[in-house]
Amino acid sequence: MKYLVVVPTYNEHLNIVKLVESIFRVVPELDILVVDDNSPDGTGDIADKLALSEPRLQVLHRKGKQGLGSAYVAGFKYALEKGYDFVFEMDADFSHNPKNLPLFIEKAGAFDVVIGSRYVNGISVVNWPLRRLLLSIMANLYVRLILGLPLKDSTSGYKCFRTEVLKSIDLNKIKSDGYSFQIELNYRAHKSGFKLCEIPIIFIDRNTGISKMNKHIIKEALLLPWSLRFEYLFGKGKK
Ligand SMILES: Nc1nc2c(ncn2[C@@H]2O[C@H](COP(=O)(O)OP(=O)(O)O)[C@@H](O)[C@H]2O)c(=O)[nH]1
Ligand SMILES: [Mg+2]
Repeated sequence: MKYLVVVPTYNEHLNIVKLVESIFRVVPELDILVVDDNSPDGTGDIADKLALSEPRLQVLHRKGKQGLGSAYVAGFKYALEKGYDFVFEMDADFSHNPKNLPLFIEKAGAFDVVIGSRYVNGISVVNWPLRRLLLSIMANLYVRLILGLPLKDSTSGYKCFRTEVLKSIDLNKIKSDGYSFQIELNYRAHKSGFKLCEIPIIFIDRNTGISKMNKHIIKEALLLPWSLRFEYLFGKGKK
């Protein structure tokens, strides 16, 4: 089985080397693709240098900041081209602990999408202000009500897809970018009959840097569930 971890980066020069090393330490037999959007802090160059002596690491450079969703789509297309069996999504800022990877791999044997969930064992989020936590919990409730997704954490960005799931989705037609991107992929996978499961993770937010949460992301997350619901209701759901 071939596994690829896609790590989108924008200004992660403090994290990228340590992250790549710890992923390989935990699971030596997987590959990593860094998708860098021409980070002004030189993350892309640092990753390139690392890749020179590390054949399991590849770097995809994009011209400028184009958003997390489209970075993942670029990574998914790469994975499909290269014939990977499983693709991970993982943030570069250590919010997603590489030590969880073996459990994802274990579960991926029986499920098509494995989601690292912050809300299966109570609430396991560290470093978020209450405001942000409430927003996330409300968003998940909202999504469950509108879309009926059987998930406690449908916006998590730490997950593993069997590549068949990604093949079944028209990646060029993904509508969303922020947290909605995760909801959209989960919903499309669920509606195509793929099996989803959640495993508990502890999400630790970065201490430094600015969160990408903004009004646009919230607006997108409010509208997307309705747009998906109607799309499938009127039978256009399959692509
Ligand atoms: N390639 C790329 N990566 C991004 C972009 N925006 C954020 N990221 C990366 O996506 C991951 C999550 O971003 P972060 O700002 O930590 O989001 P938050 O944890 O939800 O506040 C990190 O690895 C970022 O470096 C982008 O526009 N392009
Ligand atoms: Mg983060």
